[in-house]
Amino acid sequence: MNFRRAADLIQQAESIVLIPHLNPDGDALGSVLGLYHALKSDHKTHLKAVSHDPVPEIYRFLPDWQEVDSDPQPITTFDLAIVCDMSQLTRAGKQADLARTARKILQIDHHVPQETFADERLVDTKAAATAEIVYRLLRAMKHPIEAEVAQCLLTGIVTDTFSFKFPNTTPQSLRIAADLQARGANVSDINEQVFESRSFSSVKLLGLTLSTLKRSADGRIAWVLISRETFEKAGATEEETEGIVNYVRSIRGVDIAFMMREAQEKKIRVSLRSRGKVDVAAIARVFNGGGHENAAGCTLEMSLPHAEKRLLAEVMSWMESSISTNPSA
Ligand SMILES: [Mn+2]
Repeated sequence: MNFRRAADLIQQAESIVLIPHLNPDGDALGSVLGLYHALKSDHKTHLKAVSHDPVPEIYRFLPDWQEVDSDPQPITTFDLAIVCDMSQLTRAGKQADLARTARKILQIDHHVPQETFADERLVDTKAAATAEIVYRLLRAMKHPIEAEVAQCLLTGIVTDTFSFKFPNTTPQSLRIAADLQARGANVSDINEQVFESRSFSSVKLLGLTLSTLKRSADGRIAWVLISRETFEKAGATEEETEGIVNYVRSIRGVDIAFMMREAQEKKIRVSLRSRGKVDVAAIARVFNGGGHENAAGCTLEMSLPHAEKRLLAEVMSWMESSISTNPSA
C-alpha cells in the first residue's frame, strides 16, 4: 500500500466524492464519514458523501450522517472518488457512475480483490476493517484525528469485528482502537448504539426468523429464512436483518451459518458466516458474491425455496470436499 501516493491524490484534488457500498454497514459508513469529517477541515471546494441507500437508523448517531446524500444531482465531475469497503465498483450501486466519471479513483478496502477499477488502491485483506486503513492513511498524512473522526473509525472496527469477538481482530485492530478511544471515541457508546438499541420491529423479526431455524443432519450447517411475508408480519425492513445470522452462527457445533432473505420476489440475498478455517467467501463467489473468509454474501435470483436448496447443495458439497482434502478438519 502506498499511503504517500494516496495522500498526494487527496491533496491535489479540489473536489472529492466519498462512496460506501450499497446496504452500507458500520465500516463503510464509518470510513466514509471519518474521512468526510477529516477532509472537511481541509476546506476542499467541493466535498461530498453519497450512498446508494440512505443511512440505516442504527448508524444515525455518527457525526455528519445527514451529509450522506442518497439522491445527488448527477451533474458534477469530481477530481477524486474515494470508494470505501468494496472490491467491485458495482457494489456502489447507483453511485458507481459518480466514481466512473471522476478523474481519479482511490479504493480503500479490506476485501479479497475482485476487479481492478481504481487508479490507486489501499487494500489490505489482513485489516479487520476498512476504517483501520483510513486511520493509517490519516496518520501517514499527519492529519489530525478529532474525536468525531475517531468515533466514526472506531465504529467501523467495532462493527466489522463484532465488538472484537470475530477472529479477524488483530493486535493492530486493538492498538488502533485504543488510540481512537484515547482521541475521544467511545467503544461503550458505539456498542450501545449499534448493538443495544434495536427497534421493536427488528426484535419481532428476529423472533419470527429464528423460528425458521434448521440444521443439517451432522449439525455443522444451520440456517434461517426470511420471506416477504415474514417482513410484513414483523413490520420490518431489510436493514433490520442486521446481526440475525450471528445467532445462527453461535450454535455449538455449527461451522457454517446462513440467512436468506427475500429482498424482492425472486431476489434472495444471502449472508454467510463461518467459524475458524471455513472460507464462506469461496461459496459466495460461486454465486458472484464475495466477502471475507468468515463473513460473506451473495444474491440468488430465484424463489426462496429454490434458493434454499441451491445454496444448501453448494454448502454441503463444499463441506464434503473440504473434509476429503483436509482430514484434520
Ligand atoms: Mn468492512
